Amino acid sequence: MSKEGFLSAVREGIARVRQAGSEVTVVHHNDADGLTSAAALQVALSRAGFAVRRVCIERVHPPVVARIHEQFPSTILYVDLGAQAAPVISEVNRGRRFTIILDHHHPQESTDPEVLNIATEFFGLSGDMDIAAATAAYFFTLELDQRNRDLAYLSVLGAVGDCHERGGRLVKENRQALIDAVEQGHVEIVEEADGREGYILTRFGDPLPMPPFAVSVTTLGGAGYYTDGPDLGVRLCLEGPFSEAQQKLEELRRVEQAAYDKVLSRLEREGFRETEHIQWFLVGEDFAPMGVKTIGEFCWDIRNEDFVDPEKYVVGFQVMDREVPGLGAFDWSLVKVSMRLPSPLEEKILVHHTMPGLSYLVPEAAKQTDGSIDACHDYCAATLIPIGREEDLIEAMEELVKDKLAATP
Ligand SMILES: [Mn+2]
Repeated sequence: MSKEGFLSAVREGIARVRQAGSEVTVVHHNDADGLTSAAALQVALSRAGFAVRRVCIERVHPPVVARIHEQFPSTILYVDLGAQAAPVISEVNRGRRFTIILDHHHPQESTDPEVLNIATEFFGLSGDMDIAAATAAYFFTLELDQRNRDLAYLSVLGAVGDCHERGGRLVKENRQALIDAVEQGHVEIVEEADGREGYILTRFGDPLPMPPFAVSVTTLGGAGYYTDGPDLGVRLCLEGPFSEAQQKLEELRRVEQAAYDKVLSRLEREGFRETEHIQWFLVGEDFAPMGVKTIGEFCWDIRNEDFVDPEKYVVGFQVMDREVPGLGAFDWSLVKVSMRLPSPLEEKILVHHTMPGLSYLVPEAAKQTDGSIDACHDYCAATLIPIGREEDLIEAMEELVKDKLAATP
């Protein structure tokens, strides 16, 4: 249970990748951590002579996994996602091709010997605190070739994107990558007055504060998901700011603002649909062509607004597109559900434990409504369910809340 254990699993993975052929498909998440991880792996694997393809996905959904394993006769490398879906990935792969999962989310064991799940948590490296996926990817690139040390700055960007600062600074494995980047003059650390650290990206000449740069990368991957944003995001990480990315960002910010304003004014006018403990709303396709990450960000933004009941769970539904860029069309009819908490309710859940958290409510309610189970936290959760089951999901959650409250004295 250590970094050494993690690195020896990485070395086993690399040896098996080399044996398996000369092509690798990197499947990655669309936020800053996922995009920086993919950028580092793309560069390092290309340097090592592999032909590399990237597939950026928003959710690990079984039909998506099935399509990936059918469509690409290559080694498959999942990064910043997949750890919890290891059983699904194993079931789909059935020994067909060598697959690595390199992730920092809570893992499940693989059930296919051809699927190697190198989740940091298996080795005692905390994916919530100490190691971003981008840092795990960086360690992987170093084991491929020590010359990949020039990619260290990508870890810092991914870790900042995932809000990994603890007490205002990056720690443990993330800090090792940070120090590598600082030693090469690619990142500068600034001591802030309040004891926190600020990180400045100097890799591309002009100093760029890291947090807004990471937000830009996430905007390209999330709001730009269906319009080639992830490609621009990876290029932005590798090349620094360029005009096409800047233009795209401006366009996406306009699209996002217009869609937010539309949904906001409707909510203020018409209010939420409500049960005793839940307030919920549908946005349908009003956030298209932005990715389904948008509904989660929107719920987070409004959770403490005046028109929101501070004692009720906030639940939003966004219709999921049938197209997955790079994989083609699917015949599903799905809605993404995002849940967030107003601060007073959050305090009851996290501090006083007088209300049930989302990690209790959501997996069970999703199971009852044919939803896919995904990583849930007590304060923030998401799932995919079939269109038409929205009210069923709300009712299931409401029942679970009532049962829980009835059972607690
Ligand atoms: Mn991550």
